Amino acid sequence: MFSLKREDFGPGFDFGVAMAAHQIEGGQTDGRGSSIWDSFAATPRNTRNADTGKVACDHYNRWPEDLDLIRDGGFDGYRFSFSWPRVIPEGTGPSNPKGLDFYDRLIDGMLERGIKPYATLYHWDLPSSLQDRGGWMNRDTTAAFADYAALIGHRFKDRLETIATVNEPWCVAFLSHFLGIHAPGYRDVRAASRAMHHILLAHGRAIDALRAEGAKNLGIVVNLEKAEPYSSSPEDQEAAELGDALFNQWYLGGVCKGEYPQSIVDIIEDHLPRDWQADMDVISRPLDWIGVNYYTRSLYKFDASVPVFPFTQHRGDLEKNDLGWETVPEALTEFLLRVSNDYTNLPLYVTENGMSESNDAKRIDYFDRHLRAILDAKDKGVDVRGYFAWSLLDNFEWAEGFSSRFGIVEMDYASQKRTPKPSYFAFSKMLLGRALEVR
Ligand code: IFM
Repeated sequence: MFSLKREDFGPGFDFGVAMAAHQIEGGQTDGRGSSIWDSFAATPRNTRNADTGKVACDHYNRWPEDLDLIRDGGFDGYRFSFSWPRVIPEGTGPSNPKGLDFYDRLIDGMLERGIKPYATLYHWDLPSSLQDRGGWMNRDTTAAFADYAALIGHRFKDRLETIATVNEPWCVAFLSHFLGIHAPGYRDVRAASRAMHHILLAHGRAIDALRAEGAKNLGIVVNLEKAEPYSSSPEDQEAAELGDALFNQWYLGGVCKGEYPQSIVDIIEDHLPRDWQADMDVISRPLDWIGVNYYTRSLYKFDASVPVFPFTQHRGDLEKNDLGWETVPEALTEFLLRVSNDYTNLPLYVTENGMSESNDAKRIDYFDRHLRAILDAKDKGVDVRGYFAWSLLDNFEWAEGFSSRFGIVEMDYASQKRTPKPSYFAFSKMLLGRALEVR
């Protein structure tokens, strides 16, 4: 069980769970278009065990059961994402009435159960037709994203608690276009540089489009990872500073200050779109909140033989999850303080945090220590308004497929049976103040 009580977080602090469309929905019917994750996962060796999101948790059909779990667990909110290709199958052009109807049912289902809908527009499932035209390497995708944002804003704005434009722009840009680990699987510095800029431009243009539709409570969700030097050598310290600039400062600086870190601009300037500076105003449009996804740290070791960014990344010897990610809760406190001291005084949400792990007792401890880290930040004056556990269900963990399990509810994919884990009951005990009966 957790060592904390709901009251410790004060009034107005929301607890929720987070999931994303492609990782859970399945439902490749009713006019849903193809996304980059469909073709990427269908390509040999891109995902563990060749897993794909074709069926996943079949949330498209089983959402009432999932919403019941959220309500019964005592959670206030559900952070979900819209699937762009379900709503606009070709990325631009006609919308798909059945796709829009699905989100009507899902959102109304939340409201009927007293669950606040925390929406995200883009959690990585870019329509394939847009990828055919260059995806995030092409500036036109930012205009298509703004049109998609306007459509969602127009139809759903009155029923959504918050709207985030983009989830984890580092993953969209760098993990997917430089490291080649996520769709579309590029390993190219020009592709990555363009994606790093265009994803933030798309965010800013979507904010304008949403505001024009009268949508409220708008933000973005960044993933932050602690960058630490591998040793105390000055070279490793510099490598960690560069790593921090690349992973964290690029996105926070762009969105909150309209500035990119000079150390990264110096390296990739030749690959950035021409006149990128003229976009910084749009990229840094005023927001209503910022979401922080936090999981772990990385150790940076200088390596002159590595081109472009001269470092290698390592794990240390702290406790790890089954993906090898170290548990470093104090870095969450540090990040919350840093974001609120150096970047913005907007309300912050911890929009994702969790552990891929088969030993659920370890997951409970992980959550407990990170919840304490949030309280530490709140005690030091940071305006944190909510916490979302990643994830309600075990789900399609992208390149790691289904073998990685982040859920507080276990999925049996063959039968689609959902079974709450002890961590689900730990949350419900904290949130409801009483033990739930084990189903
Ligand atoms: O599953 C992902 C999610 O889609 C984005 N944030 C990190 C999670 C765990 O890797």
